[in-house]
Amino acid sequence: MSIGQQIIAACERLGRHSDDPDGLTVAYLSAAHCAVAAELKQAMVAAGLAVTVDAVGNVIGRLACGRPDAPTLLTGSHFDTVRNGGRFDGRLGIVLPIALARHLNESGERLPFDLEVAAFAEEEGLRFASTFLGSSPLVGQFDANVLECTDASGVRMRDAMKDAGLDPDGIAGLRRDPASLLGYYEVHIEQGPVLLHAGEALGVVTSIAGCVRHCCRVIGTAGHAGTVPMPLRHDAGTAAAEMVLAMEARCRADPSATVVGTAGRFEVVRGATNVIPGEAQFTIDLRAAEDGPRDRALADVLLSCQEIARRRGVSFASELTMKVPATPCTPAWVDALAAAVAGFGLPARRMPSGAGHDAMMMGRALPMAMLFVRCGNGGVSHSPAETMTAADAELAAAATLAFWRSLGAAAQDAPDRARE
Ligand code: HGY
Ligand code: MN
Ligand code: MN
Repeated sequence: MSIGQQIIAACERLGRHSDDPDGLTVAYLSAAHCAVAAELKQAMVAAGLAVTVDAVGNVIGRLACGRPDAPTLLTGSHFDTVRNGGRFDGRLGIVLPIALARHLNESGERLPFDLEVAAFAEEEGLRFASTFLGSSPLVGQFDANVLECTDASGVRMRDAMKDAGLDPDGIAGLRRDPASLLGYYEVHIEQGPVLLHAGEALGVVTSIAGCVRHCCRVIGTAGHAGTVPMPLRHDAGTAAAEMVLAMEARCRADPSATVVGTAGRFEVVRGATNVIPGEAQFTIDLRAAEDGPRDRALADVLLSCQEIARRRGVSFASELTMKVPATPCTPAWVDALAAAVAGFGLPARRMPSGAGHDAMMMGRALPMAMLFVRCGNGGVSHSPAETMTAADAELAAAATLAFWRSLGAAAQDAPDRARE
């Protein structure tokens, strides 16, 4: 089996574990999540990696190069998913370096740095509103307040971690000394149509769009669907709907033409067909290539929501649940990765990422680069229709190994840096 076929097969195998009988859903610390973690641990051991599971549930495999004081290159991605997600989102960035580590061990090749493959336990924010629970501790960005967050069943994150045998109080100690690290590298399916439409297998990411998320709550007056005349209503559902449409209109009209807005969750609380909604909740996810246009759009959207609430006689409140700045990839690493891709006669297209990734968290403290792999089926992702090919996985693995080898020269200097 080629390395590309191994990678696809590994993602398909991991995709068997799901919280839902129909569709791929793996929420942080669910039974399916624990099964995937166990399978990743096995795969890392089989590839010759020394494996540890850390306080937040990351599964980390280490391949030492045998040189004392050698720096470490961190690579990886997340293994949790969105609801009804795709088999390659996150997982590709874990199983590809595992396959390469196996190849390095079998061939006897040693890179001039230690390699750590990080299977991050959580990035999507599906179970608890917070995100990047796996990568944020490694760069000292974990906010301990999120341990008090509760999921839809009222289970506190702290308790869910303890029930899973993890150590919430040990998370603060996961922070890595940047001086010991060469940097962070992530391979990810593009999750969009650009490479597919260009007929190209690989893309080199230049920057990752920043993201801000709010949970919004509209309180109106519940009532009988048949007896309250329209002019006397304070319908929380229609008010929320108007707010979401106002968000959409503001994003469409943004002069930068790069702001995107999504209300991914929208629900009437305790709704019933014959009851005027008394409460509605929805989420806002706004992104842009740069933070300025995004933040201006958010301010306008929240003002519009307040104005709509006043006019309709309902109340509006929102809570910030995520704010991550747009993160540029490290220019020297982007150049080196592009050269590695071009070495295979490929165009090495440089492109921004509209999706968020662990790399944007790791890039806040470390040199960082990302490789995109073509996404089939029109580029659809966060969907069971997400797909990619073994041939493209093969090219991504080859370009990754070439990039790692090219980092060798930098690593030769790094031991001096590590001792500084
Ligand atoms: O939302 C995102 O962009 C990522 O999939 N978590
Ligand atoms: Mn995702
Ligand atoms: Mn992802």
